[in-house]
Amino acid sequence: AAPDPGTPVRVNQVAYVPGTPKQATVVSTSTGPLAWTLRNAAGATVASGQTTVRGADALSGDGVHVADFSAYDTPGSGYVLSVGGNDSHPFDISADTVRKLRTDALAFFYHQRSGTPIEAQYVGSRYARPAGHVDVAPNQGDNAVPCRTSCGYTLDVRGGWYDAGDHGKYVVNGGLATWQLQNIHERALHLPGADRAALADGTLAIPERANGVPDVLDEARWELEFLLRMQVPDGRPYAGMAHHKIHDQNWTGVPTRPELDSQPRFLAPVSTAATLNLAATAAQAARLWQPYDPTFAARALAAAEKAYAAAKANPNRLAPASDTTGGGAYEDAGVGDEFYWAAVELYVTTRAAGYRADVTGSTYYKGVSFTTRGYDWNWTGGLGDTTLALVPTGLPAADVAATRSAIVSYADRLSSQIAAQGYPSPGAGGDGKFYWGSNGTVANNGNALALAFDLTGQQKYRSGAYAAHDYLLGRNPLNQSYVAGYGERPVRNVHHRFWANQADSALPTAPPGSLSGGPNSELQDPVAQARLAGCKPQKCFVDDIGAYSVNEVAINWNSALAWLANWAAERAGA
Ligand code: 9MR
Repeated sequence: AAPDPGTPVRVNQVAYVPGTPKQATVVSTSTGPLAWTLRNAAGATVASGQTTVRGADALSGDGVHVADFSAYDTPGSGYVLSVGGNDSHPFDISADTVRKLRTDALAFFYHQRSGTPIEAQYVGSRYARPAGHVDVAPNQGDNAVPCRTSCGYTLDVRGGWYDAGDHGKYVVNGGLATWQLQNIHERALHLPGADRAALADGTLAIPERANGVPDVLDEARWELEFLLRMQVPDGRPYAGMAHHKIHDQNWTGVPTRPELDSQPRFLAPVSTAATLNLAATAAQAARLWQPYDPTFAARALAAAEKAYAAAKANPNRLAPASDTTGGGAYEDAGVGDEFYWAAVELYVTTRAAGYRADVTGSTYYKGVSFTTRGYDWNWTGGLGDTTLALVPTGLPAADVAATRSAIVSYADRLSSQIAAQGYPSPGAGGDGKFYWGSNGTVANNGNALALAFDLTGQQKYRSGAYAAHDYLLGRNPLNQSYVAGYGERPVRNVHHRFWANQADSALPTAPPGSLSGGPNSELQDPVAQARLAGCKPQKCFVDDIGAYSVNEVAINWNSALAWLANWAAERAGA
């Protein structure tokens, strides 16, 4: 039987942000409204009202009511919402925790760094570990990695972030995560009133915290340097292309500390998608690093231009879905969206006519990919659209307006979708299913809603973005905070080879701010299959270290959470 999710009064277990809508979902089959009361930490009733009956909710299978206590807006901690004798978990009304989440969600990336010791002075002794994959036995090291199918050279691909609970490093997924961190910085440069100081130098606990560069850019550069190393050198076949990924020959067990991984590691063949991820993110980096390190900016731009040209010469080197031994596939059967994204980033940085023609001539131009879905590692046109919506480019004003309005139309679709959901989870469940990484989907769609608010100032989009945030922090049918270390019922057993306390008590659990992948109705691992058969989509989740298709962590999900938390902290009280 499914575990008891506890109290039927489901709230954001951490904090509702002052000035935002505050709603709870209440499980009840009562056909009439129920009375709710809000009590403060001293036990005094500070607000009361009646629920709205919503009836049977398809995604959860629950009969639900909604309690709306938005009108109460006094900051404090230890609030409890009570309905029919049932108390919610306690929560705050405060912007403090979302500010903390902004930096914790970004700290995830330092923890995931490969090729460098993770130092106690930044993370505490429990999370410190020696450098992984630097050619110290038993590691074979990422110093001189050969191709899996011989190519006549090796590459030094040390560094970067481990993708997830595994030790693979994948250019496609690294590209999205790098772009999102860089976009946190770039959004603040261009949006009037945005908080530029939020992630400035000295805000994150990382070795680069006193180098005069915004810390969010420093963290992104750790991955970008790795992406650059994945490019095929001049004089070799496919020069300028990027290898799709580098990972172990075979999957290792849980736990395996990074520095104790003894598997041989190989470069997968080049792919057009990886090459365009490199082109896009390096071009984006080039303009952002110009004020801080022009030499690096020039190196990044040169690599981006070379990659783009190589992708055009090899437009159809597609990574196959079958390549899943020892690492994930990150397959992609169509790269028109990646071509568009890379052309946008190159055009915005260079203003060159050739890239401009590729942007305006693309079938993805003017927000077309948002008519399908938001963005993810496989569907990247929306990243280009987001850049064009934010950064002045000299493109026709009508085209920029069309791009922005495509984003806003997408946010409208999300808004009507969540209005019909008992537990609003923007973008997840739109087709009745939840897919691998649904919490990343929710966070990314929260970003799209947030951007629609940035562009229009309309409160309904702001409300939707905070609803995504509330869902991830406990307002869901499992009463589960999907963010480690946050809320009364946080995930404690995420799938990870180092944060594997359940497998080895000497190891830590996931650090605060790590986002679990979340419900996946496709049940794609043995634990999920054994424990979740017949689950309703939004309940297809179990906090078990073996359940990698529902409870892994990954850089692309945490980059989406970091973007959302940064926005939510900035927009508190707006
Ligand atoms: O996030 C990826 C998801 O969209 C795919 O459906 C899934 C299966 O291919 O892979 C996910 O990514 C995993 C990657 O392949 C390997 N590292 C862990 C990633 C998160 O589970």
